[in-house]
This record gives sequence, structure tokens and C-alpha cells, in this order.
Amino acid sequence: MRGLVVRNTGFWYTVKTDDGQLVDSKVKGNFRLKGIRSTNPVAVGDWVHIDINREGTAFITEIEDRKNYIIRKSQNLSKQSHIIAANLDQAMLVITVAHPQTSTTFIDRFLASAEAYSVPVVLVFNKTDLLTDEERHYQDMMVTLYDNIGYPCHQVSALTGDGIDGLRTLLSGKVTLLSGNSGVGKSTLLNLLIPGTEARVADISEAHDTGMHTTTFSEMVPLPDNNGYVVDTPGIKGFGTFNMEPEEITSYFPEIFKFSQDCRFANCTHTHEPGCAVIEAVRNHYIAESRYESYLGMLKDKDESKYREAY
Ligand SMILES: Nc1nc2c(ncn2[C@@H]2O[C@H](COP(=O)(O)OP(=O)(O)OP(=O)(O)O)[C@@H](O)[C@H]2O)c(=O)[nH]1
Ligand SMILES: [Mg+2]
Ligand SMILES: [Zn+2]
Repeated sequence: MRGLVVRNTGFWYTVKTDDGQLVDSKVKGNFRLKGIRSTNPVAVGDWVHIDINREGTAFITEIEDRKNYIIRKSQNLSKQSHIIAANLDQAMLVITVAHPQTSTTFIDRFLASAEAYSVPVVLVFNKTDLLTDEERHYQDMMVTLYDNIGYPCHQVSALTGDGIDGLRTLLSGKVTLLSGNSGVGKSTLLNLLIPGTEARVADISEAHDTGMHTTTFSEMVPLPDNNGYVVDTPGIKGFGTFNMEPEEITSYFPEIFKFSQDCRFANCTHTHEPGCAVIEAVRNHYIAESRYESYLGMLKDKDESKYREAY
């Protein structure tokens, strides 16, 4: 029987079959994705085939090919990677300039990973009700930066409802991933976007100004009339990137890629080479320093994984 993985808690997956049953399922034995060592061989959003047994639970026997997925490896270079979700039409990366503060490193790594599988990303700046003048100014700069690169930006508040209608119109007919650091308001937004949803939310830690990792499993919540899904996910901390060559990394930063066409050497890594059009563009502020730093950081990941034989 064929179905969609709508929820994942540890070893258990909830599969929604084509005839609408929800079946608790497990992966049989040592069944893993070709070439990738992943903590979750099956992800929310996967289309799978299951064998239902007498107790009413099932084994997942087959995963259909994925259209795309978003994968990360943990920042500490563990050997494992984690597939956040599969078969997405778009991702909403929820960002907060304050309480907690989302770093540009994190944003850029997420964006690059989404570029790798052509998942369109919308940036959602949440908690705008909390911003001081200085923070608002910083947010405006971020919005200008990412808008110019080509990532649509929405400034919202899940508390006041500001900007939420604008987000809701983007969801229709699509599978949308909600991702971001813990405490930025993903579950709060989900509850607002799909009335009737009661995802657990919790205050951030006052002492550390960070989220409490309230959501502990990934779940696809259907839109009214089954007109798409929103995927709520646990907050993520670091976003390690996965097996990327320097020229690939370049191509995942659209504005860096554009300037790289004018580098003197075709195999330029944009780190030190003479005649590098990227370094020149950073110097002239056509490429943001923060984006270039993120690019360099991802190059370094690559070097380290070489020594540590991460995969
Ligand atoms: N002031 C303000 N608080 C918000 C807003 N959105 C969410 N919050 C609060 O932020 C806290 C964290 O929200 P959650 O929705 O649990 O965050 P999350 O991103 O789902 O966190 P994890 O599940 O840990 O990844 C809660 O106390 C929310 O009430 C907002 O727009 N403004
Ligand atoms: Mg949550
Ligand atoms: Zn270059």
C-alpha cells in the first residue's frame, strides 16, 4: 500500500495511506538511502510503500524517488546527516533578529542547501513586534540584502497577526516547510496559519535568550480541504553542509556565482586568486561581507570533512 509520511517520532513514522488511514510504521532492518548515512532513512514528506501486519502497524518496504530534500549535518561534524523533509514545493525559513537572534551564517547555509535541490525559500522575519529601533534598522538591511539576491522577504508578527495573511496566500496547493532555530516561532506561526492546529509552543529561555527545543518531531499538517501541507519541524542549531565542492558552493550563492563568471581563472575559489571578480565585488560592496564570510565558512567545512573522512 502506498502512502505519505506525515509524522516522524524517533523510529516511528506515521504514514497516511492513499485511502486516508494513518498507520504507525517502522523501517525494516538495515534499510538506508544509497550513499548517505542519515539518522533518518525516511523523512517526513516521503512517499513510501508499506506492508500492514496483523497488529495494524506496518513496515516501510520502499521509498519512492524524492523530488528534492533538505539535508544537513550537525555542526560538530558528526558522521551522520539528517534529512529535514522531502518533496517540498517551498521552504519558509523563520528568522528573528532578536529573541533569539538568527545568525547570517545559519541563514546562508540554509539557503545554499535549499539551492542545491532548487527548493524555493521565502524568508519570514518574525517577532517584529519586539524590535527596538536599532533592531528594526538591522532587519531592514537584511531584507534589502536578501530581496536583492532574489529571496522574497516577509516581515510578520505571530503575536499581533501582522503580515500573516500575506504568508497564508503562499501556502495554497503547496507543501511548505517551516524551518529555523528553536524559539523563532515556527509552531506559533503554524497554529495561526492553519486554524485548529494545536502545536505545542513554549517561551524561550530568559537566561539564554534561546529556544527550548519545544517541538521534538516533524509533522505535516494538512491545509483546509487538503489543499497542501505545512511541515513543522524541531528547531535546528547548527547547519552543517553536506559534501559540496567549491564550485558547487559558489553556484549556491546566486550573487557570488554571477560575479564568478568574470574571475580570471575558471577554477577560482575566490579566496586568494589574482583577478578574482568575487573578491573585487566584496571590496566594492556589491557582495555583502556577511554572505562572503558564509561562503568561506562552507569552504572550510569541506576541508575539514576531507581530513576527518566524514562520509
Ligand atoms: N513577541 C512575540 N513572541 C512570539 C512571536 N511568535 C512566537 N512568539 C513566542 O516565541 C516563543 C517560541 O515560539 P514557538 O512557536 O514555540 O517557537 P518554535 O520555533 O516552534 O520553537 P521550537 O519548537 O523549539 O523549534 C513562544 O513563547 C511564542 O509565544 C511573535 O511574533 N512575537
Ligand atoms: Mg516548535
Ligand atoms: Zn574568483
